[in-house]
Amino acid sequence: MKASDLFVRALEHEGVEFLFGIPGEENLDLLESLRGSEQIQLILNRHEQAAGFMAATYGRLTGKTGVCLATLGPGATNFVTSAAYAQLGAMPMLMITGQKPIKSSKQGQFQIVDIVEMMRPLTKYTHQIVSGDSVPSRVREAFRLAEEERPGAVHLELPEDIACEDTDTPLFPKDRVRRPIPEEKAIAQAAALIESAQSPLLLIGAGANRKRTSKMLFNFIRDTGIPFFTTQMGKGVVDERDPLFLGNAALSANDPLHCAIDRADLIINVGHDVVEKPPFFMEADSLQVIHINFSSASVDPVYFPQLEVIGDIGNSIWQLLLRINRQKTWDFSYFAKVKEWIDEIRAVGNDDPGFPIAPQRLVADVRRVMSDDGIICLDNGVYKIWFALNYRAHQPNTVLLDNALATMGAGLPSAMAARLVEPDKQVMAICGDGGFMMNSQELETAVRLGMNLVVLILRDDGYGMIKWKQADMGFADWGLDYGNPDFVQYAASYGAYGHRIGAADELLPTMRESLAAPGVHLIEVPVNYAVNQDLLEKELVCPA
Ligand SMILES: Cc1ncc(C[n+]2csc(CCOP(=O)(O)OP(=O)(O)O)c2C)c(N)n1
Repeated sequence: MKASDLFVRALEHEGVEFLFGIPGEENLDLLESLRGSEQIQLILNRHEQAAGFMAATYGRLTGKTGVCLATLGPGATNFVTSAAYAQLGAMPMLMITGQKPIKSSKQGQFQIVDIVEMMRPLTKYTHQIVSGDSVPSRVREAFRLAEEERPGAVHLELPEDIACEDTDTPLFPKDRVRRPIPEEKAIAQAAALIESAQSPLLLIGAGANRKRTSKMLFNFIRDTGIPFFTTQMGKGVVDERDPLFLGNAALSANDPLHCAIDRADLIINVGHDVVEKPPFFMEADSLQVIHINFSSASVDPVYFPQLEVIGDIGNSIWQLLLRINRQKTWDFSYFAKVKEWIDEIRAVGNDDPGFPIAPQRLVADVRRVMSDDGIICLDNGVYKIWFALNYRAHQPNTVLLDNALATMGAGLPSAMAARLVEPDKQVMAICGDGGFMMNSQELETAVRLGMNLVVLILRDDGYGMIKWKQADMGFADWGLDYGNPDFVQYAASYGAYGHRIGAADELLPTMRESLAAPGVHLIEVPVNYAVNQDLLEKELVCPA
């Protein structure tokens, strides 16, 4: 069998459904082999970065490795940002790139970049396949590593002359490895620490956003009555409408939520690691932290937990729950007071009739229009903080945002991947005008694939997030404004539907109609960022 045929067989054997990317001449054997696959659909993108974002998001949503393809040199270098996105965000993703023949080449160094080495700091595994016979084992190894905790990016380079070699190596069997469970003594110590605390708080972070952990955490909260808060990437693991939900730690300090955090004597941190922006800063001897995660805590000046429970998170929570009894000595009364206060703050502006629209009204209207299982996919901009703080996630993986690499340009591609994985759910991309324009060419892909998708573009004609920080640093408003295309005409030129919002009251019905209609809908909404100043760090006056 040709090595490229075997490669496609190996991908099928791993359960691959989609291959995102842009083939080059060095991938043509693989492309021809793919043509014969009834299982794998080629999603032809318009930029490799977007293909990588889609593959990574597929991995994030399914727990199975998303696969993307590019040619050598420039195609492969375009994967750099998506590799970092998957790696930092713990999303299982395999990048396949081509290469000139490695045994003999007539083209000198044309387009040659050492892609395997380039990928080294961005991946868990990067490898050049040097023989057709090693295809089954290398593909299996790549999938194993991509999916094993902590999940991330892997890379295989398949050179042209290897792709067309003959081989008769059989496929490698898929192993099902159970995750290690936490050690009993660590569980016992954690249980004792929690029971002896006076005001423990539960933190839910990115690592808890895995299948099966959400039910365990819900049971833990219900049975212990311990209040919880989330990181941006922990949103939705447990329904944020829960009466014990305090808020989201989108900001690292000086947010009303920190009044509660400062009063806690113990934080039970489930799934947060320092790749995500810190939900609070630890200071020496200030508070106790139990780190519950698949892997131990990296040493960091703002995070140094005193106790670690390492192993499968769902199992850890289950074991803890078996041992912990509600304590009469626990006192959550101050947390309840802070919750009431936070809920009041989060309600401000939700019906603001002002136009351009206030961020709070925008978030409230998106929440009103999305169903419980509807998925919003955020790009990166200052609105992300408003969504993290104000948007209550009802189910796991319904708020896809990137608080690890925090790259611009992933909003639209991640929504397109969500659409492929969840064909029957509502899906909405939410982008700033800056981030949207970084991968807006993918509108063509979305229209060509016949997707039903809504893209909300928050228009402020500038890099709003940077303006916000600029103001905070006391600098003049300079160097961050730009013009925009006419988004309605821009949408139409792709065969999508464009809508422009001219008053605050128009947004909700336009979103509702667009979500219900077929096709790709672009909604331009001018946004008023004057209130962003309210988010800036200021003296925090906590309730007494
Ligand atoms: C690829 C990339 N480039 C630059 C940045 C730095 N950055 C973060 S947010 C931002 C501005 C985003 O502007 P826009 O998408 O219009 O959203 P807004 O903040 O205006 O709502 C910039 C430049 C980044 N995170 N990613």
